[in-house]
Amino acid sequence: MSEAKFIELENWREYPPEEMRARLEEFYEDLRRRRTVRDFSNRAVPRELIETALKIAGTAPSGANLQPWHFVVIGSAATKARIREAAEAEEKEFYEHRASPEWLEALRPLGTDTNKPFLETAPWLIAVFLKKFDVRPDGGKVKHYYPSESTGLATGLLITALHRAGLVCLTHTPSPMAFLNEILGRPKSERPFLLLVTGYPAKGARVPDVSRKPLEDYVSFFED
Ligand code: IYR
Repeated sequence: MSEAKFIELENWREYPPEEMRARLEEFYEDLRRRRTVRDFSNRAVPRELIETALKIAGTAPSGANLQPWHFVVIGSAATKARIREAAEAEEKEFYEHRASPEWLEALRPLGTDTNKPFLETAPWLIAVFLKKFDVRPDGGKVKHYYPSESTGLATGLLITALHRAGLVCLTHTPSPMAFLNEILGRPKSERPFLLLVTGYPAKGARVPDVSRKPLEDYVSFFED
């Protein structure tokens, strides 16, 4: 058992109230422009930008600080083609058999179908894996706590970081995604969480005409 060791909280900053408001408003104005995009350009994106975005993802809080995630970044055309082929096979099953009529109805406003050309067009695919446990060098297992919540938080930060860089992304979840373990050589202890497709939007890219709920619809306060 390692002992708890504490250090000073030295990097926290206090802002004057007006600056707090301004910082948040500015952040909100930036983030509310984010849209999930499916029309990608093949324009290259430097690997360094993806690395910095992943450092941002790695700052996420996690259960017992065990950081139960792994990201595989795919820029190889051959690997993207294999992923597209496997994903489209799953999607065909989904759209033709697995999805309930209710699910297909819910997806209708998004205009999605079995075709996933973006899996080859976009310069980078980021496969996010959730690690149920770590394996120590001696073969022992280290159990992870709240791995889904933790990986979701890291992915949220990643999406925010990519947007801040001026890139767009798509949270893609072909289901089931076990083919990602096989193609990317990841162990069974890792569960594919989602596939983040990222790059520049295609010229004239279009997005579904959908809106976000107003605050009152998803927030309630309980205060004195
Ligand atoms: N994975 C399918 C279906 C799909 C499911 C949900 I929930 C979405 O929000 C969007 C799509 C596809 O990618 O087409």
